Formats: sequence, C-alpha cells, structure tokens
Amino acid sequence: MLKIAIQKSGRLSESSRKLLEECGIKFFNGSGVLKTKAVNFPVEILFLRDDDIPQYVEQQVADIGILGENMVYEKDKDVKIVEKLGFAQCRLSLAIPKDEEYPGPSYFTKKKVATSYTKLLSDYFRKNRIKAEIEEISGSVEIAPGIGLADAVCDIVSSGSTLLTNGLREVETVLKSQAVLISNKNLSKDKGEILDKLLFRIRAVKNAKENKYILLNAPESAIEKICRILPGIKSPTILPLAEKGWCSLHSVVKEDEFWERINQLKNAGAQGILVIPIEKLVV
Ligand code: PRT
Ligand code: ZN
Repeated sequence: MLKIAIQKSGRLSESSRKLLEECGIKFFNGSGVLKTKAVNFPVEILFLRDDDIPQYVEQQVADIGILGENMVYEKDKDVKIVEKLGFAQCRLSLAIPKDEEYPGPSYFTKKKVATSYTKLLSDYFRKNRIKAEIEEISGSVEIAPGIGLADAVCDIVSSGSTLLTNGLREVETVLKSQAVLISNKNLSKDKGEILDKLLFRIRAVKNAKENKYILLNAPESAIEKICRILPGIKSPTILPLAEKGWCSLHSVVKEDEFWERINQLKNAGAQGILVIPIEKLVV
C-alpha cells in the first residue's frame, strides 16, 4: 500500500483528485474525510495542508505527495521530485509599488520585503548579493506595502490581477512553479513498484493532454507533403476514401503546435480537418 498525500482544500486539491481519477483510481471523495483507501489500486490517500506534505513525506507518514514546487523548495526537506504534473502553474515574484522606478535588483537594498517564502527569498537575495530585510507574514502579503508594513512583496503570482488591484508591479521572478509529485527517498521495493505503476498512468494522462488526435482528408498527391508536416507517433495512418484519388489521414499532433500546423496542412491541400481530444496516450 502506497500512501499519497494531497492537499485537502485549496488550489491544488481539485486537480490532484482529478489526476488520480484520470489514472483510473477510484476512492471515496467526501468532504470531511482525512484519509481513504482506493478501491481498485493499492494506494491510501491522505488529505493534508500543502505546507505539511514535504515533512510528512520526509518522515514517511506519507510515501509520496502532490504539491507546488514553490512549497517543496521553501520547506527544503529531504524528498525528491519524481514528476512535474503540468498544473497550478505560477511564479514566485518580487513586486514593488507600481509608480516607483526600478533600477534592477539593487532596488531592494535596505528595503523591507514582506513574504511567506523566507527561505526562497533569502536565497535569492544572497545569490544577488543584496542586503534587504525580510518581513515574514503568512497571508494577504500584497496588502503589506499599502498598510506601511513593508516596501515591497514577494508572493505567488498567476494572472497578476491581485498585484494590480493592490497597486503593485511585478519586477523579478524568483522561481517558476507548477504542481509536482514528490517521493520519499527510501521507498521499499513494493512501494517503488506501485509508484512506477502510478507514474506510468500519470504519464499517459499527461501525454493525452498535451496531444490531440487529428483526422483529415486529402488528395493522394498531397499525402507525402502532409506526412512531413504531421509525423505522428510513428507515422500517420492512411486509409482510402470512397472517392477515387482521395485518402483520410489520422495522426497525433502536439496541442501547442496545432495552430501553426493547421495552416501548413491547409496549404498542402488538406480538407475537413477534425481535431479531437485523447483520453490516454501510451507511447
Ligand atoms: O490550506 P493550505 O495550506 O493547504 O493551502 P494554501 O492556502 O497554503 O495554498 P493555496 O491553495 O492557496 O495554493 C496552493 C498552491 O497553488 C501554491 O503553493 C502554488 O503552488 C499554487 N498556486 C497557483 C497558487 C496560485 N496559483 C495563486 N495564484 N497559490 C497561490 N496563489 C495566490 C497568491 O498567493 C496571490 O494571493 O493567488 C494570488 C495571486 O493570484 P493572481 O491570479 O491574482 O496573480
Ligand atoms: Zn499552505
């Protein structure tokens, strides 16, 4: 049985539960539940505060966990990151009052900066040889300059709208972050095998999200050119159409390359292009 810690409630909890469900793991998902065993996979799920997950994984209270990289590096526990999960993308940034001039990181010399990320921020200042004062606060960091508690802030940013509404401007990125899967460094053989099975499924789910299935019709004469635009996983599947001289071509395209490819395909003679989501993709 592998014990997996996920956030009980917060920005990561919904996506973490969804990822496990997409991996085919069924478990009781009631709101007051603190731990539950999956019914069809040898894992037990623990619902915790994200801040506590690195420590629990280090101490083997949980074997693996899902949380933001920002929290992994801030807590600095003896755990390893085994997979980036591609959700909860954000950054830890320094921000200053929007009308202030910004000459570069030297701006922060002798300034007071409010943050909940004291380790990451002091590492950043040390690396950039800046002597600044760090004011540790646990929440609502962006309000600190407005109430005279600090000159600047260092906090998590995703859309940037919280900074904007508090009259702040982002000037430096301290860390880019996304949700990751962490593991204890000394898993038993049995637990390691369960983790490998889980990772196989997670990668299939991730691949599926990053790729789309594409179907199109094209004259036979255009097929060679289209195959060069759409190499697919091995090579595209080509089937004849009822209309003589025409084929249907099936392949896989990376989601982030899709819009660029679509024009090339049309120019090459493709018609009736259909793009559909993939549920799982094992390569
Ligand atoms: O209760 P618990 O301790 O478990 O949760 P929490 O309140 O500490 O964390 P939570 O749920 O807020 O965030 C969990 C993780 O989500 C973080 O550690 C990040 O890895 C990730 N994440 C992604 C974010 C954001 N996006 C985010 N926008 N965490 C926080 N924010 C906050 C930020 O602090 C700021 O107040 O959202 C505001 C900024 O958002 P924008 O969109 O206005 O820029
Ligand atoms: Zn937290």
